[in-house]
Amino acid sequence: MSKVYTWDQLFSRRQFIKGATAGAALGATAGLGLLAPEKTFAGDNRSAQATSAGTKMVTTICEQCVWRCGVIAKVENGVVKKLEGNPDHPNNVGKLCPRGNAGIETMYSPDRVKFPLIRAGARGSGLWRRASWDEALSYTADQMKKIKDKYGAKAMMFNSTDNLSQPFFEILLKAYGSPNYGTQRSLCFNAMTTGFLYTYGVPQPGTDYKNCKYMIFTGRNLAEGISNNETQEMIEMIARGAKVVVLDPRFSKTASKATEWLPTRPGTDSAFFLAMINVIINEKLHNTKFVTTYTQGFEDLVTEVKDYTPEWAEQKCEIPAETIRRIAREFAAAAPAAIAHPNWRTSNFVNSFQTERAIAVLNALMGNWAQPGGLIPDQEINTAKLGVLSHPPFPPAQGMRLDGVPWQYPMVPLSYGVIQTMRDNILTGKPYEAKGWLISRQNPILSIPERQKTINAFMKLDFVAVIDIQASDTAYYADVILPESSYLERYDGLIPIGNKIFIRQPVIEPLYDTKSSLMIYKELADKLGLGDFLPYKDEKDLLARQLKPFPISLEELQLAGHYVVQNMKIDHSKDFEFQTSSGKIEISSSIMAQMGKKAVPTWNEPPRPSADHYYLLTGKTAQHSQMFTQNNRWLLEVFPENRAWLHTSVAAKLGVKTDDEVVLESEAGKVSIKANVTEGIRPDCIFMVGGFGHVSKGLKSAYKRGASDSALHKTITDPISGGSALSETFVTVSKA
Ligand SMILES: Nc1nc2c(c(=O)[nH]1)N[C@H]1C(S)=C(S)[C@@H](COP(=O)(O)OP(=O)(O)OC[C@H]3O[C@@H](n4cnc5c(=O)[nH]c(N)nc54)[C@H](O)[C@@H]3O)O[C@H]1N2
Ligand SMILES: Nc1nc2c(c(=O)[nH]1)N[C@H]1C(S)=C(S)[C@@H](COP(=O)(O)OP(=O)(O)OC[C@H]3O[C@@H](n4cnc5c(=O)[nH]c(N)nc54)[C@H](O)[C@@H]3O)O[C@H]1N2
Ligand code: SF4
Ligand SMILES: [Mo]
Repeated sequence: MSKVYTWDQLFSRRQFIKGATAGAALGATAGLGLLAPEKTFAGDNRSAQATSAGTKMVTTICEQCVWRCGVIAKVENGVVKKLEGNPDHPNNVGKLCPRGNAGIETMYSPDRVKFPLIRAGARGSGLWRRASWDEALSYTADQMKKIKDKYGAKAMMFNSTDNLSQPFFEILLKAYGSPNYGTQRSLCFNAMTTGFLYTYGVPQPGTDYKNCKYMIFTGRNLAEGISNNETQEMIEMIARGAKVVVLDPRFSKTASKATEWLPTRPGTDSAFFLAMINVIINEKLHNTKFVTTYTQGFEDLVTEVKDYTPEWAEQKCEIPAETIRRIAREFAAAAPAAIAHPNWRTSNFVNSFQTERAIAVLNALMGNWAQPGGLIPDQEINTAKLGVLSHPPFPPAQGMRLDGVPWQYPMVPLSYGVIQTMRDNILTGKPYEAKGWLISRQNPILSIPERQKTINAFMKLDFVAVIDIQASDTAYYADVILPESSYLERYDGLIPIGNKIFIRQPVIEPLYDTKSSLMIYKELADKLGLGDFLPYKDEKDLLARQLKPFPISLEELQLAGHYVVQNMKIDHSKDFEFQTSSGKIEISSSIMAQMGKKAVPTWNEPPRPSADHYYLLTGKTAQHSQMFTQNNRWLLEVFPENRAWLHTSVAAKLGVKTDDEVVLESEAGKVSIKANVTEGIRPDCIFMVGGFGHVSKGLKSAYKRGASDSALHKTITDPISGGSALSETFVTVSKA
């Protein structure tokens, strides 16, 4: 057995080179000593990895967040010098955001996990030994087989956050036969997707910013929660004089660009929208023809909103009645080139499903559907179809799901799940004991509320394997880390967007002894005796087969970066065929009625903080992604740590100035963090950017930097959508 190392020893330059020459693949050792740019940033010191190829430009896809922008990498003598946006890619039309630009540092970071590791001390102790791929994968497969033999496939959980090779992870899960699949979705957008699914039959309609004259965002902060092309389109929209209204308890960067900022009280957005609907109906401003033709349940809505006057709403959301009335009239006048935006991470409160339903219904009243400047039906038929690999039928997945879908959450679609309940049920052991966890590209220790509970859940399991590019907090608590090649070093499955097909491909060879997740899943499947389910030889074989329906070879696609499917017409024939129970836009929801719940959008009073308590708000910053980039030294230069936003009046009471340390405490935990004193937040709220306060010592730059709001968040779940109510935790604040 090889020697045991702490994280620091393992990846100190000296030990690393020693370890590297001791074993493992040649390809990995070749570049090793040349890297370790411990103190230098990209561009320095790496030319030694030179090939004689000179400079080349390679087209690929960004993975610094989930948006998948097109990238053109400038590679000089085998070293990536610059990443540019691909002008041909619809997701970014030529521009990269700060995180996309910093992708070079993600790859060249000294904190990459450079070869497979097996735990060599107590879980979470940070003691590891180096393993070959064969050993690490055999160990993982053996543990997974043991769990299946002894407890059944259901005792093994599979988790992954949205990524290009996720379909192949899902094949592995189904081939293994477990019902337990956890994605990030219930921490993210469940309120929006279920709200729209049960209204239009479409979980995420698009938005036509280019022609839109009036936009209302509800906690959607496009300037910082970046969706590259949409962020650009929003800025263009404002520049051409369209009206943008932002509801947010905080003066976000989007609010600063908007025409109007409405500092709404957290959790009360649905009061605002119900009152808009009240005004529109009372003043007969809605599109009667559209409502009659395409919707059901209008009369029930009329009855429901009778008492939701702007004066009533003002008491709830603290936006003046006259403002609500004016905005309702302006919105109606701009329709159908007007959008109450579906938003994204709207799972702020347990009533967020009702907020999303009210937003969906407001758009329907105005007929803002499939019209210039309105919501765009997102049709599968308008996306190019890749070649598929056939495989044997999946075994039936037996057993109830640990995340409570559908037995506890009957309205949550299986594909969305409720990850926070999965975590809770590992702890309760109900309805049965979970034993093993395979996690790919997800950091649940930091992304699920109540961090300590998540760590406790890890400690309870027999076996945990993590596929990551770095020692995330989650990888740090694993038994085996299977290191993936970074996105600039690997292939993933092809990506069709409309009539274009894009490729992610390595812009340089992997620097270390890492693999693509496509190969990790494949080789793991082989060792589990499930190889027939992922029947490809290697990545190129898979991609060539995905490309088979089209008259282009993989080599040609690699050179071109994308392929445009010829003669593919956008088909609008199904724009008004709604995949709901009634076939109509459901103002009154059939499924809510079946569940014995109020079928039209309604008001649910959210809890308010008691005296001396504040709403804890969370959100994104433009310079970091989720729970992932806080170790990226380039991004740390521009955004070094998170701070707690406090209103000036609160800071004055506490005698706190910007950069003074404050203590935030909730029922779930306590953190110490620097203050950012500002007028740009409601006095009853405190805001923190999420993703800081890492517990993994393997993230040397991010470890203990800033504070984690996951240590404070209580686990509160919307029983309808399964969304994690991240603004429903209340905290006290004191001077440290
Ligand atoms: N730079 C960057 N971009 C990203 C990401 C990233 O990590 N970094 N992540 C991507 C992902 S996964 C997502 S889901 C999206 C998220 O994109 P958004 O949903 O636009 O972004 P968040 O920052 O989560 O938005 C939270 C906002 O809601 C406000 N808020 C909190 N509670 C309430 C409330 O009750 N009512 C209202 N009206 N507002 C409230 C907060 O003050 C905050 O400004 O961003 C995506 N883009
Ligand atoms: N407090 C708080 N909690 C939140 C949020 C918040 O704003 N505040 N946001 C919520 C939202 S919107 C979301 S979507 C979730 C996200 O929650 P998660 O999906 O758990 O978080 P990510 O940071 O996206 O996790 C990405 C993981 O993938 C790893 N990774 C990055 N690139 C690669 C790669 O190429 N290959 C592999 N194998 N791994 C890679 C990273 O190191 C990281 O460990 O968090 C939610 N939780
Ligand atoms: S939005 Fe930024 S980080 Fe996300 S894929 Fe695009 S360039 Fe990369
Ligand atoms: Mo998200």
